[in-house]
Amino acid sequence: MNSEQSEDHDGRPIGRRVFLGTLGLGALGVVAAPTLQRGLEGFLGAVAGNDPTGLTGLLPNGGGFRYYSVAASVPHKDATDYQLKIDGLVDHPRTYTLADLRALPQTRLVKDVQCVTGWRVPGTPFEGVRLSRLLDAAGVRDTAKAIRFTCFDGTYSESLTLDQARRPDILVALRMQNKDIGHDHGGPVRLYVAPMYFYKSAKWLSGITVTDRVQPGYWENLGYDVDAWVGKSNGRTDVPTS
Ligand SMILES: Nc1nc2c(c(=O)[nH]1)N[C@H]1C(S)=C(S)[C@@H](COP(=O)(O)O)O[C@H]1N2
Ligand SMILES: [Mo]
Repeated sequence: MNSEQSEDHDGRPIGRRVFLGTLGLGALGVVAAPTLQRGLEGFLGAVAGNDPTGLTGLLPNGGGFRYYSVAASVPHKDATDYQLKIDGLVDHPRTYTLADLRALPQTRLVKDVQCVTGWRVPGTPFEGVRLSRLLDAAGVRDTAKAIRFTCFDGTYSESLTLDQARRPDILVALRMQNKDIGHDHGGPVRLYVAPMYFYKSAKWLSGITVTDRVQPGYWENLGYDVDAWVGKSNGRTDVPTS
């Protein structure tokens, strides 16, 4: 059992450990970074009488987003020290700087963000480099089947099959809501997996490793679906945006 799992209790997905970051503390300033066993959404649900849509005004970041981090603190990175490493089953492993990523063709997608806990943010623009482009540049080997994503928070991870990763609606995102991605939203670079629940969109992305099998990510080890299609996974019936 790895450290991600060992800290958790009975493995039920509801047992999310979420630390409130500075972002969420405006109207909720009485709460000083607690560990919430029922999760941020449970806590906020109690505050707002279980009306997730009524919460937007409570959060200073606005726009309906909730701040999530499974790590208690995350280092800040910017153009001076950010690095994204692509390795594993590839012919040309490479480390990209932020300038390298900005110099590549950018794709813009505008879709609804859907969290598996229910909250949804309509029409959210993301911009960045298609993951498929980076994979093509790396020269994925024939034995490859999947991708493992790692993060510079030191804890979070995610996964996709190689077929999923080659979809045109999956980005290594540099911008969100028409701004460079700020620290709290996983900047300077996060993954954006448009057709799946937002837990697939790993924040603070630092590693893309091509592997021979899917290694379930952080929440997937705790019971969430690995194939996290909006409306077709996790027992949910949300309607995906086209
Ligand atoms: N590194 C990292 N990425 C993460 C998470 C996290 O805790 N750590 N939480 C995931 C979940 S469950 C959601 S809903 C979104 C939240 O993104 P936001 O904080 O920008 O709203 O990030 C996803 N990516
Ligand atoms: Mo989420």
